[in-house]
Amino acid sequence: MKQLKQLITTIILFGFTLSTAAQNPGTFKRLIIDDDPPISRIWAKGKGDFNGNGFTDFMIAGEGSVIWYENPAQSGRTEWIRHIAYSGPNIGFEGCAVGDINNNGHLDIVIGGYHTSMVYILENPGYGAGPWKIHPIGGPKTDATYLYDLDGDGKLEIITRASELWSGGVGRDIQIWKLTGKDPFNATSWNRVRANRRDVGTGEHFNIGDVNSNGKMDIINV
Ligand SMILES: [Ca+2]
Ligand SMILES: [Ca+2]
Ligand SMILES: [Ca+2]
Ligand SMILES: [Ca+2]
Repeated sequence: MKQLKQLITTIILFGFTLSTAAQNPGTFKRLIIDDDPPISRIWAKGKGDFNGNGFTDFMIAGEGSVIWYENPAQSGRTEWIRHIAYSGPNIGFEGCAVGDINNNGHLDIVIGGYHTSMVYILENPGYGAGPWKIHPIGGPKTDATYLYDLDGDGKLEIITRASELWSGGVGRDIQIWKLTGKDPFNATSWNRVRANRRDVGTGEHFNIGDVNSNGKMDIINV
């Protein structure tokens, strides 16, 4: 489960000097954290402090596996530690977001399943230690996922969209999932609504941000 690896995915570190920042966006340093990840199609990438030690960790997912890499900064080592959070059938993990879905202080992962047309929540077992439970909450599929407390009630909403026209046209719709029940890991606790009432196109992906700085999150897509 816990396996030392000398690295994988490419992490880009950002650094620049103040004197040149205005003209130069900076230089990047490539750091390999796993040179042999056990997933060939890595469709999802995310970050968060999964073990709650103050240092940002990374995650990848694809095929039937979700993996997080423990930031070694606290230990003073250089090797990132690979943790297999979940491994199962190839459901095509794609489009993830990281957040504390059940407000217990441990970051969970929301992620789509391309082959199953399902959205899943992976439940952090506590400090990221051990296997994570997977909870399906419903469809349609998503390949771009965000988490934000849109209505300010202290609970994260899930925002999803599967943008591929050939996946049945579901990409025309952005879905907002609101937690209305007590157990966020139970599908019946989520009420899904369409964010857009008109056809907004079929372009890939979308993003969220407060475009007009009025304190309310907006959704950007094509
Ligand atoms: Ca950490
Ligand atoms: Ca949690
Ligand atoms: Ca909310
Ligand atoms: Ca706004």
